[in-house]
Amino acid sequence: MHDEKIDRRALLKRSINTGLALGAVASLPRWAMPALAQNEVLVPFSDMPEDFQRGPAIPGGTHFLDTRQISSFYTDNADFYVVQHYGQPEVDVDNYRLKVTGLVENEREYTLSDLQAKSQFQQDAGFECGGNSSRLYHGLIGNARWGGVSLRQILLECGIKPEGKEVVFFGADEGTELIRDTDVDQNFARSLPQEDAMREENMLALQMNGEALPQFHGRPLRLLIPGFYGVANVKWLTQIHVQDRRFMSRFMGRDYVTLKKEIIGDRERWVENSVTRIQLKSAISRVTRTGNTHKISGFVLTDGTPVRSVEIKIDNGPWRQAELDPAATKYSWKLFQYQWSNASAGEHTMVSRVTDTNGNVQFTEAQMPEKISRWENHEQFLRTIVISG
Ligand SMILES: Nc1nc2c(c(=O)[nH]1)N[C@H]1C(S)=C(S)[C@@H](COP(=O)(O)O)O[C@H]1N2
Ligand SMILES: [Mo]
Repeated sequence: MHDEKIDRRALLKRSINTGLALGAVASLPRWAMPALAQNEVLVPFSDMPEDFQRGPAIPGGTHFLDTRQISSFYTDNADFYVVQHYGQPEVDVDNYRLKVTGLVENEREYTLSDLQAKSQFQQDAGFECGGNSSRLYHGLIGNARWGGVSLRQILLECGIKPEGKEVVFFGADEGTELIRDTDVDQNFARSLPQEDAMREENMLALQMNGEALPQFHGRPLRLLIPGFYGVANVKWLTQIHVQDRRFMSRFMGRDYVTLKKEIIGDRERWVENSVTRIQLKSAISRVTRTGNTHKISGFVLTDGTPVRSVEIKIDNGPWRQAELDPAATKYSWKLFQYQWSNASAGEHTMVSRVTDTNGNVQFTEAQMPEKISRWENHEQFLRTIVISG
């Protein structure tokens, strides 16, 4: 068995290295990108309907950001996107229990105060729904500072066994799935191989941007797997089960499964994979103008691999370096901006691309693998604006 003390020290050391703060919520840094400065105006995209609108979050519904309004590093809790596949369950917080079962030395139950009494850490993480796309101008996205307990610590405390290959996470929300002509009751659930589950950054999150986790986002407890698509972050988490085999469920094996062509050895084959790590992606989301200067801004998401550069191309011009928000951390979204002077009147196209430190460059649409599924849309995203003369 692992020694918990050593593990905690390792966690602390790591937090210092990566700038994660243990303990109190740090004050929220803001990049110099306020809503709109004096004399600054929002420039409409001509690829977007003029009446493009979205409503507030409603229980059981889907809520997305108007990405033109992304103007600060942290997304307000009230605006953070929402995806709820089985409606929004009411969890009785007073009688709440997190159960840990299966291949562990000691099966255990934790009340909310048991969890709150544990050592907590904070970290920034941004993520998007695996189904995010240009249809919603990539609005199924958000970035927040999360606070909570280390998943690894809990699994060590329960004595996770080496033969426990897979760790399954169940939410409180239930639905009925028609499987082979049979109505089957299911809870929302996802799983991770033990190796992935034991990553130090994985969190049982109790807080979001310094507040108790809102109902929309999994009150009182959700899983946070930084660097993974949103579907990994099981909300209203009530049970962790360790088992000796792969877990199959709608959200692991049928839905959130990408079908694409890949070269396997020397053959091209259709491959199905469960949506897991975030693909390298950037998108332009906002253009503002102050006098003769346009400011083009947007965001980058990665699986935690550091970013080497973000570049912008206007019309058929060269790729030019954009500036990255210094507030960005390993798993946060990374905001960027580019100042464009003396733009000529008329219609212009603009696109961004991100390159990571391994030299991977965000794909163009043409470079994307042949893909028959609406998941993992990470191709370069062309925008257009019209500048009046
Ligand atoms: N219990 C539960 N957890 C869930 C879901 C859900 O429907 N039920 N949706 C998942 C999906 S598909 C996404 S994209 C994220 C969305 O998290 P958010 O609503 O906090 O943005 O939660 C994930 N966790
Ligand atoms: Mo999602």
